[in-house]
Amino acid sequence: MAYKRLLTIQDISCVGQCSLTVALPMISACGVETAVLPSAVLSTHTAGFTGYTCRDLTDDFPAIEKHWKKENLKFDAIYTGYLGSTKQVNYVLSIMKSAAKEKCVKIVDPAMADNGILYPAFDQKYVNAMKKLVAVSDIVLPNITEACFLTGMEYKEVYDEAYIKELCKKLKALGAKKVVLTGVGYKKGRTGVVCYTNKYSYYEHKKEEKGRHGTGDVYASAFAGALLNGKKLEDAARIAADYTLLCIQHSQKGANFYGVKFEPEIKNLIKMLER
Ligand code: PXL
Repeated sequence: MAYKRLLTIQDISCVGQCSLTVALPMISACGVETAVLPSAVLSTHTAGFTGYTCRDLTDDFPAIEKHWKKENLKFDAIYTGYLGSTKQVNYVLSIMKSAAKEKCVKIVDPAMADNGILYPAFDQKYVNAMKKLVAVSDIVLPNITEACFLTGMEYKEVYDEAYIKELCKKLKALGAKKVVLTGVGYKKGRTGVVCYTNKYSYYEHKKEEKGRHGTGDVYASAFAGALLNGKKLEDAARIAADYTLLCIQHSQKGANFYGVKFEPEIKNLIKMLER
């Protein structure tokens, strides 16, 4: 495998096992150089904790981009997650152009909503800005809630394949070349992931009833790591799903806490990549 270099743009939640504290160790462990651009620094993530601090780093972006341009720093992949502000999205759009190698894969995880609602920091303006990032993505990686906010479709907890296909088509109409839609379950006790390119494919697996915060970031990071290890889209989507399930199951062994215990399972992710 050629040595690949990825840039990920998302926040540092100092405590809480999400975003960069997940992406950096995981993607590095997959053998990929992982450069980071922190969108903001928060004392914790925003789901469940109260009184968290947040330093938005939006205003640092132009100078960082300028320096990278001067140094001619470019990446094989750019993966975006939770961003710091609506204004920041425009800077990210610019970096997506200036820091991309010719065949750069752009993975956009909209990371803004779950269970039918937006995260506390976000509003409709942010959703509209996120559509612009989706428009330049090679792969958009939302959950159903995020897909609904992006497309304007009604959020449903119970749905059929026609509804999911419609969501995927609308995401592609926004400009995404490929769609990987997570958390799709048609039967009780089951969930899975849909890949939508020109064709629809579905990988189904067991659903653990107790959802965990941060699983979206674990999923996206495993997916990016697998893809940059040369796995095909559907295989990367399946490996990420199997790994995320392992992490959720591992988390259930201990006391309830704020994130996913992904670290002890990294060795199994590496084994899956070697198959
Ligand atoms: O896991 C997504 C995420 C990332 N970063 C921050 C968050 C969340 C979800 O709530 O609050 C700061």
